[in-house]
Amino acid sequence: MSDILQMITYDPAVINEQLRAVAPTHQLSDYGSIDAIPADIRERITAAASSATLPFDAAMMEALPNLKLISVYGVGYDKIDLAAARARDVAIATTSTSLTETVAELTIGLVLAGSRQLIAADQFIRSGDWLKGPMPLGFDIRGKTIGIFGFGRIGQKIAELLEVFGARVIYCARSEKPGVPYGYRPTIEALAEDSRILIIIAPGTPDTFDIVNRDVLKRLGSDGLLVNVARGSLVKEDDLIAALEAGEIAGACLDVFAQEPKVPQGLIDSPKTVLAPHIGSATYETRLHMGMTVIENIAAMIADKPLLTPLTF
Ligand code: 8YV
Repeated sequence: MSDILQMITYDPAVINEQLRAVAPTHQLSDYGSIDAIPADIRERITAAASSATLPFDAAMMEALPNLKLISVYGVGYDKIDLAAARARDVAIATTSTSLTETVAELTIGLVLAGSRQLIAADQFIRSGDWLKGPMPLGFDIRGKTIGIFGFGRIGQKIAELLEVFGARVIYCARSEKPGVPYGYRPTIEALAEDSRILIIIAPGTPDTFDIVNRDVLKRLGSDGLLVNVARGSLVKEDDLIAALEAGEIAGACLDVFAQEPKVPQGLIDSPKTVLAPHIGSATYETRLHMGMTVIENIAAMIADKPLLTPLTF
């Protein structure tokens, strides 16, 4: 008895094939919800192949009495009821080592898209505006102070890449990291105050909910750029729209939103935003590595071996 519940269809497709080779696999999409799965199958399920963007609440765990592992395709665990998992002794594995560089690369892309107005530049040609005169000027990231909120694996990789561009990096995390060559700011307010670009890459938790509010945005300032590659829940979107409209910040480059895939109309309509559909980890190589990590964690659990990338919670 070690069946798998597959909760999404993975891309690249080879992940789906390889997962099925590990143990009998049941597709959630065949049933619609966990409750609708026949009890005898639910009882056989010991592992769930899930995703960082899918909820996993206490009722779902309750419906899978022999669940031992939630193997998450992604690094975020904000959608999982951790207390319920702890209470039921359900382990969690994430793909914490798979996507660091890929998310950091997209972050640099968003920083440049904002500082050099790349999307507006493309539109400038297509609309024929170039024939009428030059575009407004962008700004260099060389020599600028860039604040990173959240300084785990991905935040540190972003810092490393920004250094190559000649930016001065400062960061805010729960505590100062020993041996880190960047300036520490104890609060997001202090970080925003000193930053020209504010990059958000902290986990979505009750502590970080709506932490980027109007006050933080005002501190970032009228020439400041917000970049969010973490979770939409960290940014109070109404405040962001108001700050953009009032010219309190210069722009926002966003890969994540509070109610994905819905994006507030105010962000869509704003000429000061660059929007991406949560593609931080969405490259072929990284998604393949993430999928294989999901599978390897499940195979390890079934073989009674240590998980490769367990979450400590
Ligand atoms: C998603 C992510 O996993 O890693 C995370 O936390 O948000 C993403 O990598 C990915 O979009 C698949 O759902």
